[in-house]
Amino acid sequence: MVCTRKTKTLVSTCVILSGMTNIICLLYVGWVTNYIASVYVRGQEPAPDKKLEEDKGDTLKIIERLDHLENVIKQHIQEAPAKPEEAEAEPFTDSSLFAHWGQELSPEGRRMALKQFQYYGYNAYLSDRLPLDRPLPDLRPSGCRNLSFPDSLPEVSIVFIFVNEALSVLLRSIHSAIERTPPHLLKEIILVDDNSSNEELKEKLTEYVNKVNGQKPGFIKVVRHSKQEGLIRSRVSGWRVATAPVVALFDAHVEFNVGWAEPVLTRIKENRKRIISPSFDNIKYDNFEIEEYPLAAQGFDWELWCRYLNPPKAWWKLENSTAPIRSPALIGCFIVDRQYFQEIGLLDEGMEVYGGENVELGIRVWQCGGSVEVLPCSRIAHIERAHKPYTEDLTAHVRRNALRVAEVWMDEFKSHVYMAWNIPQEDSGIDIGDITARKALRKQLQCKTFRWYLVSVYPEMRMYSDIIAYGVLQNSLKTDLCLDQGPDTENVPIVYICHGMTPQATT
Ligand SMILES: [Mn+2]
Repeated sequence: MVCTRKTKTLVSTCVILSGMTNIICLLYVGWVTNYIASVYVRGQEPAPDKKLEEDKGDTLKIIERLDHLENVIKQHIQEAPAKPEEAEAEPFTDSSLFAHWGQELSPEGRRMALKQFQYYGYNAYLSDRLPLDRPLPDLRPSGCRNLSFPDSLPEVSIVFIFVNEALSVLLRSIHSAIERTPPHLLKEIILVDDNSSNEELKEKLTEYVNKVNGQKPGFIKVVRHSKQEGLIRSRVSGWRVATAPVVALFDAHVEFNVGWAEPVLTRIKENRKRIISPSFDNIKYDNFEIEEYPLAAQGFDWELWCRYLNPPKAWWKLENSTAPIRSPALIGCFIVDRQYFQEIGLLDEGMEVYGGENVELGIRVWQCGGSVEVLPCSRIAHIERAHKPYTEDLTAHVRRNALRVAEVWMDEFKSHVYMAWNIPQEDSGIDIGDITARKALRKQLQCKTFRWYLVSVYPEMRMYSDIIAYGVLQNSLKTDLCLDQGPDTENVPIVYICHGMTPQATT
């Protein structure tokens, strides 16, 4: 899942989501202030034309330095994943891994832990040392414990998707699913390995699967991709082998909490056109403690990054914290009626790698007659990684996938997505692949308009109806000068050397 919390404080999420951009902006603002100061001082100099040339030269040098700094910061923030055998980790770095954990470790222990952390984006060293069946705090709202559910509920197949997951993390996901799902409701577990290179996910995992299947033949099924397909097509591969009437599609770094299944299966039994997300809590990537998250609906911004939303007013009015929360979209892990998922078109398999598919599914389900909801009584803890190991450039994939969603589903509002990404609507230069099949699906399902969706399902989403233009405002006579927000706290616009970074490329 791509999502990061937004409900607690907007500011902290902003920092998390765009840590790098923010740091660059700070550097940039600092630099602007220095630059203005230096121009002011140089303003006393006698040869203005020469001065401009010199300043421009200085500016380019500074921009180069900024670029360099950007790379350094990027590397620092992402803690670039490296293969364990290749990583030459320095045991005493100030990695975020050791901020709240591991002070008592030996230098050798720290070195090993850091190496694994850089590779996985979470503390696999610690995970290997925690029991697979560790207890979780019951974080359900208190009313959930008094609810009763029908005796007869549909069975579920749980699908776990992974690529190079730490074996102990994957096994803990499986264990918690088995331990905390009533046995008569859990038909099977399906593991989809999206072409991992990790050795421990080969023989050792097979050994484990054989052991379980020795007791319960066919209980764990394994699908292995011979080439990497990305999380989106992996989910669909898992769905294809599932045989229970309901399918749960999950990341493989989760722990199921007690009583998660009954509320979900009850809601789907009542209405098979409901797609359900559990409520998520966080497993901290460093010390693996469980952090309770507030109840939230799941939505997205105009770049189509998912975000948590405050539950709608109508939900608060109920004054019942066990009630389902209507949700405009999904953050990525969900439970769905197996047949219905096919009827509405699975996921967009023309999307690549990661991101956007969850938003597309949410929009599609609503526009085409179904619904999405989050259940407070069904809780799953999920590891939010410190960095993602799948690909170096996640953003490019998310952007491409977002444009597919915009083109197929958003009608006149597709302009908002282009605007948010700050790219032209015509000739964007981005190949979004073939969308004819998805457009045909929309027609075949006779889906409602995106305007209907915004008004009826996602009124919190801001519409921009009065935008005349967006992008960079460039001086036509001196084309290296652009309009910029300026260094003052009031952001009085100034003319400035074009650098294409966010203070100039506005919407
Ligand atoms: Mn995840």
